Amino acid sequence: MPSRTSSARKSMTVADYDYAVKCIVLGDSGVGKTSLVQRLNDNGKRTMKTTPTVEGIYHAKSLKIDQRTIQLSIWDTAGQEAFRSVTRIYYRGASCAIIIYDVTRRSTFNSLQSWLDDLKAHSSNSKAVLVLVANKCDLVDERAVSHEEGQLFARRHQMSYLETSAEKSTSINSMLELVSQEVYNNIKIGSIVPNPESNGIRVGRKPSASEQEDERRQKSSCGC
Ligand SMILES: Nc1nc2c(ncn2[C@@H]2O[C@H](COP(=O)(O)OP(=O)(O)OP(=O)(O)O)[C@@H](O)[C@H]2O)c(=O)[nH]1
Ligand SMILES: [Mg+2]
Repeated sequence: MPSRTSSARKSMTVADYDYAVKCIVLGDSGVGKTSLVQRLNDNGKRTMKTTPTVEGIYHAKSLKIDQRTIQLSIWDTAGQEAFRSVTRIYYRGASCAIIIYDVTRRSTFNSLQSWLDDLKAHSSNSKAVLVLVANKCDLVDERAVSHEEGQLFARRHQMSYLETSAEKSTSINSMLELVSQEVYNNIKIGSIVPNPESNGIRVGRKPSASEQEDERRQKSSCGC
């Protein structure tokens, strides 16, 4: 059975969020998926202690984007090849995927294409927002993959790119702000229509008349 963190146990009522969004965290074993996700709730205070993940671990995080509350359901998955079939279970209905590599291990960068291929083959959402995260950027002297290489890969695959360090708690909130903002932008311009079954996005609170008018104006101004 998947595990849930204590922050996720608090039940949310319909009025608590505008959009609930499912986000999965992927990448080879040891790149720092669990360490990054754990940092979301400890504000960098705890010493990092992880063991290899064997099943999806659920974390909840709520963010304000353009006055809307985005409730992220974040699934930290297992990177080990032996658990790949378990990891694939979490692809279903994912609105966004954060794909992580370790800047000190080129093999984890070389695996990125296979993570993208796997996601494409097994996800139900062809419009999932993709973010590439280069982790362990604190290990400057051990760096094996340059910033430019990471950015180039991201650009080629229409992904946003971000460098993080779970060790130093660098850019962890930015990572979530980035995915939430991108998902919300897509909803706003109408390129994604929330549907929990296919794209993992659930509408909570109904937008007020003035908010609906705002969205309508934004859609018509971008010509979507
Ligand atoms: N220096 C440094 N070490 C890190 C960082 N992130 C994670 N680590 C270390 O990398 C090791 C693996 O981290 P995990 O978070 O367990 O990796 P994972 O991607 O969840 O691995 P699986 O669960 O097996 O898929 C641990 O020893 C972490 O302490 C980082 O940003 N900097
Ligand atoms: Mg893990």
